[in-house]
Amino acid sequence: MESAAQEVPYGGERIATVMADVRAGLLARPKRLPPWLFYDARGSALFEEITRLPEYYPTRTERAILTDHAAEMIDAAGSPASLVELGAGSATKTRVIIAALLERRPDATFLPVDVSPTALAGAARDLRVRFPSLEVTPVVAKYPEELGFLRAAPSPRLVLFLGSNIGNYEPSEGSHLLGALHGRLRAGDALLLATDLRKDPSVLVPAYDDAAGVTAAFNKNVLTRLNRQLGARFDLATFKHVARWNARRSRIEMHLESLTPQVVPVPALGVTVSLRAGERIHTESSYKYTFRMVKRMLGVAGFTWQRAWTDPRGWFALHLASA
Ligand code: AVJ
Repeated sequence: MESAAQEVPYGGERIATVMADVRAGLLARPKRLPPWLFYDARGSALFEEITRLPEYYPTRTERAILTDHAAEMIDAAGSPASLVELGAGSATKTRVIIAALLERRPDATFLPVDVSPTALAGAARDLRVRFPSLEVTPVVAKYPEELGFLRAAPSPRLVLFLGSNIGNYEPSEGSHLLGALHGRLRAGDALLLATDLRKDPSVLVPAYDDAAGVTAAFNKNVLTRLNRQLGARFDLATFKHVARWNARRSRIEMHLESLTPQVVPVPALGVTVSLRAGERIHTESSYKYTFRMVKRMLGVAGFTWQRAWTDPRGWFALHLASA
């Protein structure tokens, strides 16, 4: 079961998983769709575009922290034999860590892990050109369900969970994911966890509702994906992109709001979805953390928080925790 994740790439997309998650989400109240559905080929390209937007500070802030401190991070993690990156995507930010690691351990292995085979293939190709001596083992897997591939990663390992991707998980799910990860690690292994930090909504909201409308297109693209994969008949023009700050839960939320009352057939699921005017489909939560929240989450999962690196404005942090 577990090794199947590595040996049988999805060949594009796993239709059974898409169907199960979409069915559950569209029948729920309030309606929701899981954010992993964003990342088909077009969604992954749109996300790359988001990372270059002036309003979207997380990627460039994280990259600056990594660039300034990569060598220190690798030393603090004990110069690991393998680097495992969960949700690697195009793995462009990871290059600076890989370069720092190879200086200390030329024999190091890199295992980029992602649900998107497209992004992964591109990342592997690029890294093999840039770092010809680096052993790259791409893994198509969904976590926390499919972490069995970790057995094959040489110890000690450093697991990277960058991009504040943890922010997409509900706190309980995040602890569960990190706990499942901890259960697969050994003494001497470490985790480098990136978290976006809580800050003024005047900075947060535009980062998820940019002037150029790229995030709106990214959000709506999930409906295009359902039209293509499930034969659904969502009309994108009848939905509005909504991004809002939920202070109580310390998260940005993205929704797709129906502008009219409508009934949308989803033939592959054998259902029709009714929406009222103003009804929203919740497509993403992006949690914004305090150090306290991060330490608690890591502690619940069994990790020991060791130290963190942040930018001068204190907008983003990379935390090192030991297994
Ligand atoms: C990839 C989950 C970190 O939450 O900021 C960007 C995704 N959504 N703009 C984030 C995203 C809308 C992003 N993460």
